[in-house]
Amino acid sequence: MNGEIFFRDRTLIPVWNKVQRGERLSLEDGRTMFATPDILSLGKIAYFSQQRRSGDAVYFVLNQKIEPTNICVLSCKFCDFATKAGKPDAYEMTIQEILGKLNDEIHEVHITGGLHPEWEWDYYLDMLRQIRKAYPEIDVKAFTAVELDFFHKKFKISLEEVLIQLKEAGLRTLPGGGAEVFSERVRRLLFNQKIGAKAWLQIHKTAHRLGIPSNDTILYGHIEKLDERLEHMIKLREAQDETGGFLSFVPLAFQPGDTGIKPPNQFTSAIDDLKMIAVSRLMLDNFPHIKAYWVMLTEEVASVALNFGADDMDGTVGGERIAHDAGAISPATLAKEQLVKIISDAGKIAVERDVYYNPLNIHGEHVIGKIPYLNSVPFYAQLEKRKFKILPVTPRRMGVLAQKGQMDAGLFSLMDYLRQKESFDLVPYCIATRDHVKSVMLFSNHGWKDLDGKTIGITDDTATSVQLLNVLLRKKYGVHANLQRMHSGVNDFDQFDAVLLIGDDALRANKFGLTGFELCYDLATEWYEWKNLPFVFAVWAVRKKLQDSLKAELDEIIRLALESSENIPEIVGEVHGKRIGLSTEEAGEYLRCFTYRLGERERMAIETFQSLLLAVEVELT
Ligand code: V47
Repeated sequence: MNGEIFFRDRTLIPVWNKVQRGERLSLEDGRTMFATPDILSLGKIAYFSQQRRSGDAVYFVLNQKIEPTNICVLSCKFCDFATKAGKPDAYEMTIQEILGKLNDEIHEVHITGGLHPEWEWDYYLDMLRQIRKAYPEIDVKAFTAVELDFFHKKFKISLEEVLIQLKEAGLRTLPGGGAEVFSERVRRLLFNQKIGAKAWLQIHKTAHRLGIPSNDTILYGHIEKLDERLEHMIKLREAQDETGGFLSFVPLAFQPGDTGIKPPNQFTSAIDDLKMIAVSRLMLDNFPHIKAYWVMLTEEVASVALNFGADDMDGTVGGERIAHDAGAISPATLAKEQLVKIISDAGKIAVERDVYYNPLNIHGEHVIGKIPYLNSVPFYAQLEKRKFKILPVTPRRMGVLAQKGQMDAGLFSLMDYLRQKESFDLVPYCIATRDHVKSVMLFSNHGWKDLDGKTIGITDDTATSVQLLNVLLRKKYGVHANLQRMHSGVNDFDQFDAVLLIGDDALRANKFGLTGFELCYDLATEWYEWKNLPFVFAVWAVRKKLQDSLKAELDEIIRLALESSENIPEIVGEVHGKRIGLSTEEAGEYLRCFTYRLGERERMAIETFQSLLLAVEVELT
């Protein structure tokens, strides 16, 4: 997309202008989008917004759905799945039966079910513990806010305690179910025994605070009004501003089955589904991912949705019943090869992921890794004109993919380049700083010397900054701390004496502070004051065996991108800075910290760092 859309409906132009400038859309903008007959232009705007966030990536996970029981104390009108004990279709699964549905191929299990009137609390904890024991590689995404609220009331345990105990037993994330539509009117009519928006959001925010990220859904295409869909999105956007803990938004198209609810056209139309995906992408500007849940949408609509703002296809989804009991016409499961084909046919990179959206394997050719931080934006200005596909990926994960031979080029973390020098050639561009970086920060409650024996939480993203931190601790200050890797997404920082953050998270925390920590150290300043040298955090490198013509093209793209953006950091920073809460001037000032060309001093700095590393390099998985 090169910024040109030929609008049939000109009322969309102000929306397009706002999206290009990175401005937040209003309820009125949402109404304009739902009202437009110009579905293709709407799709292009959403595609642009998705591309800016997730490049050419479309994610999926090898997953299994488990609904341990359909016996439920509630009787929601839209649900064809739930039943009562003693009915012929009622079922209950033992933990052994649940384990029997899993295998070593699967990476995520998604567990939700009826609110069983008799099961004990220990049964749920045991279920998670045994899954973790039998399959430590499987991420557990389990229990909707409705189930969690039920546990809290039935077992008389505080909500926090419910979440803490489940997390200890192996819970990684919460699914987004049970949100339905955040409208009191609809709740009273369709699910009046269930929790409403306030309680649902409170439970998710509590989970985020405890280091459990989550998803959100919306059930649409029944009796809800378009404004109620938009109000749902705005409430979520506000919650995400507060916690940053939502990973994805999942619009669920209503399947009428035998529910007794009769929408005008029975199933939602493909146009309504695509509009819903596009509007969600555009309204939820702070949500990382929008899911095209093929189970409800059908494969065909889900694959078109990849060009309307969606960047996630959920997964293989073995064992789903909620939608199929209500008459969903999609297949019962999709093979991995089929998902990869759908995504590749849409011209995208199929990215097999874990529950936190870390890429595990990628399926695509000529993939370039893009560090998704403000400081690397200047490199990517020309990448629309390219033979390469772009995968936004954190520095450490990029290194892992390169090791597997799945990444052809990228702005690699310095450590990953040094470890894989035999397979990669340097391209003479880098991310280096002179005396401060602002986005590689240690937040602490102790001075450097007092960190001896203390526990420091390390962001999952880093490969190089963690080594710089260790060199500073050991060689500059002579202290030995216990470095502990955190997981992606939100974390509970309270358990650490200090935390190392990098990239936009660090930049944001540098500006607004990080609750619970009084001190804040810039690692580049620490290095510069010690060695009087810049620090090189990342370098461009390209796989040796790539064709020369592609190598030359990459070199040219980077050169042109830098020429077009280097002298105007304010303009580059304007759109991207907003995302982090920086003014245009602050973003410009930040970008001026960096040197993007690998010169003599930068090479010298790398050598100095390497020699210091020799004795103290840490192994952190
Ligand atoms: O909350 C119930 C919905 C949800 C019907 O978090 C129905 O990644 C359509 O939450 N027609 C459960 N929908 C499914 C869910 C989900 C699915 C995929 C991914 C994720 C995620 C979460 O299913 C319920 C309810 O809103 N539902 N009945 C029906 N007749």
